[in-house]
Order: sequence, then structure tokens, then C-alpha cells
Amino acid sequence: MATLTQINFTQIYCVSTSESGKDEVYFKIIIDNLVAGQFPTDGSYHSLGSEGTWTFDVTYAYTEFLTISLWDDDGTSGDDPLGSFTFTAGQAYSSPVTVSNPNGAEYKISFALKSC
Ligand SMILES: [Ca+2]
Ligand SMILES: [Ca+2]
Repeated sequence: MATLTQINFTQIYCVSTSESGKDEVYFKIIIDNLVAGQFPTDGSYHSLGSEGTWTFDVTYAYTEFLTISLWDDDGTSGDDPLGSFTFTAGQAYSSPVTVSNPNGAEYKISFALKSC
């Protein structure tokens, strides 16, 4: 039986945004190739400018792969991907991990991993 891994996400730090001013940041969680959730869960976002910090406390469990995918809300014009990172169960990662996109976005995601 596969080992269940828990990951606790605690913070997103903005090094640089994808657009001038602020990005409207939210993230999607893909677990074992299925979309498992979005945060904030009410479909909103958190505005982050350069050097901005967003703290929260959310935990997900997975057995093989978990991908966190950051997005910039752009309302009706379609949201932009800010970068994503995939965690493989059983591997070690040091927090934070960095995601980026070709438009200059760079974000650091803080987390803690726990094997059950
Ligand atoms: Ca935006
Ligand atoms: Ca945008």
C-alpha cells in the first residue's frame, strides 16, 4: 500500500510580479493527476506585490504526486499561470520552493512535509 504524505502549505512570498503593481494570486492543487482543490476555497484571491507575503495554513494528503499551481486572476480576460511545482511522494524537498513564469513572476512557497 502506498504511503500517504501530508503537506502543509504556510506561505507564499512574492519576489516579483507578472504584471505591474500586484498579482491577484490563488492556487490550485492537483493530487495524483486530479484537481483536488483551490485556495482560497471561496474562489477569491490575495493581492501580492513585490516583497509581499501571504500566510495561511492548509494541508493536503497525497500518495504519489502533488502539484501546486499558482495563478493570477485577471477577471474576464482569462487567468495567467504564475508557475507550478510538483512534489513526488517519498522525496525530500527543502522549503521554500520557487516557481516562476516567462512574464517575470517569481514566487516562493513555504511548506512542511510529513509522511504518515
Ligand atoms: Ca491580475
Ligand atoms: Ca495577469
